[in-house]
Amino acid sequence: MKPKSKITSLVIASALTAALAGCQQESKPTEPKTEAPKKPTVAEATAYVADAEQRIEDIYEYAAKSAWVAQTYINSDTQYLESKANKEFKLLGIELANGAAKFNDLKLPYDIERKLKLLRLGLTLPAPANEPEKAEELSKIESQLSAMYGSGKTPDGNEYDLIQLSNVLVDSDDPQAMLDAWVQWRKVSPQMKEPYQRLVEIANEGAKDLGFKDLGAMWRSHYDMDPDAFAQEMDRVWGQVKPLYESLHCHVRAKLNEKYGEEVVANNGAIPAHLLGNMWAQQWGNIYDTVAPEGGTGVDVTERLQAKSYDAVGMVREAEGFFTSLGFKPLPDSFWTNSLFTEPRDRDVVCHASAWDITTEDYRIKMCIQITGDEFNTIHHELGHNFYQRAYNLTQPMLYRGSANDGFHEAIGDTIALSITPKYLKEIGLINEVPDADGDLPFLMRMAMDKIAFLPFGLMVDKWRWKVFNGELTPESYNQGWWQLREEYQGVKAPIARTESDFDPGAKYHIPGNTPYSRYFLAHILQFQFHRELCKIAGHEGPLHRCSIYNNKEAGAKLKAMLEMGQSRPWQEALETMTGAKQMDATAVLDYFAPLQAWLNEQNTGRECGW
Ligand code: X8Z
Ligand code: ZN
Repeated sequence: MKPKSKITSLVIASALTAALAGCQQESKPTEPKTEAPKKPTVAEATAYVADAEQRIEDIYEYAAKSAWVAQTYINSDTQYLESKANKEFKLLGIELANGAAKFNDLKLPYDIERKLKLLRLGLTLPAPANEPEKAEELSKIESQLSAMYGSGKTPDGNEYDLIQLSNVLVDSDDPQAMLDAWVQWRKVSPQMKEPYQRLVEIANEGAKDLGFKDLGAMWRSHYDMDPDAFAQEMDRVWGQVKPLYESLHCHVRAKLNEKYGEEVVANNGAIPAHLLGNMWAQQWGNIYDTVAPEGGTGVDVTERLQAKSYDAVGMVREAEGFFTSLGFKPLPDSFWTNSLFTEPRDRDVVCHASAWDITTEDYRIKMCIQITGDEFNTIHHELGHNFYQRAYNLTQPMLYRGSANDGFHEAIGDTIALSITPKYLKEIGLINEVPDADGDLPFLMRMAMDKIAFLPFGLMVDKWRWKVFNGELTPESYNQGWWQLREEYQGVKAPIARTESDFDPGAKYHIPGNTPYSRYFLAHILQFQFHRELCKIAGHEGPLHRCSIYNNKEAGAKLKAMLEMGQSRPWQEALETMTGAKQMDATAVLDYFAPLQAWLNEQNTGRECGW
């Protein structure tokens, strides 16, 4: 992820603005006015924006560095420093957002109006105006939740290791061992429930203060269109890919049933969540062997990386090489010295991968890299963030330093990783022979297990949060509401009974981390749209899944032009610049997986699909 947004987490509406507003409401129109309030001018709005950009720039490095140390050295001192910096950032954000409102009725030049809107939306978790103690409380909760997740420590003195427990789900064939690992990791989250509930309360107040119905409505207002229409747009796109997901689900369930028997996985209904090779059943690539088409030969990237003795830095260098092959400048030396690539032995860190821009020259990733094909993809994902950040940081003013929408940020590195085809792996010497056409189905199945399996998860996480923010779900129904959505969208169920003393959403990084999640759903659609377009530019002919844009400078230039736009224009325009279309379109996903869909249809003949 990239660290939230530029104005990550800032606060206070100026007491002055609020008091003034109160005055105006109370004044009676019939009374003779001695001093009419002065109407703000365009010049004042312009100056306001310039000042805001400077003030954000002044505090950004301090806030980013405080967050960096808090996540790479988890202890009470760094939590203190991080929450203090976060509070200051929040206070500034609230002041700037509220101050922006006074220009609401003014006809303004495009850039000023857009920047004022961005100021209003700047905070992921706003606190209410005029109550700095709530901004402080909220900032402390944020740091506390992040540390709980990152350290895996619980109040009873136990410590749970996510990487180790996840590896059980990857390596084991024993349902009981997998169940134990699944249950163990969920011991870190019950302690989060109470602070999370308070966080929701405060941030909702903050969002309402800024004129939004609730925090969910504020999050959905980031997309250059009516917030409700945007939610519908996501559902529309989900409708395009849902039949493919249902086919995959059907086949996977049948194969798991063959492997573990009716007792463990019934041939109807939802699939128990501990058997899909991933702690959250969000990507299923790790159980590829169980569902693989017979006959064809796939490429095992994990095995190849290990056989070639890659280490973490070697993998990052290889990924950087893809970007430079497209014409991007190499990352600065400081990237290599400042990043965290491997899990330290001597301290707790937040291992969940992220990419940071600390200054316009200082870019970093934070990962606990393992030598696997999955992690190789994640490295490309993270570098996509860094290359995006650098592209807009060097060309755009402060308030435009962000992606067209957050889905774009998440899509760039993944778009590049779609070019990690067998042909590419041969070019970098990882494999010696490209499998012939009968390798296509295994390849597509491996991809679908990650990319298609992910889609309903990408959708349901924020559907849950939206319901929490609008009060449809309460602390008495948090967990039940979570599993209801998991079942409805993913066709996945809890493997054992859960209650409201569990807080299973908290066992997923982005809940305690307060990172909006719709972005990943969008990214999983957009990356195929981008890939299809870049492949066209690169002159690729033949099936989309065999295209790699490696070394293609024209495709690189097209991509760079979009990255350099930052968030200066509505995302629909950025999409149009890149693809000629203004709408998200999942037909690129369907094109890519067309041969797999046909194959799944055959496999599923006679099976009862659905749940
Ligand atoms: O969180 C991430 C990235 C960092 S932005 C590693 N992803 C989501 C997740 O892990 O849940 C990438 C795919 C979805
Ligand atoms: Zn990301």
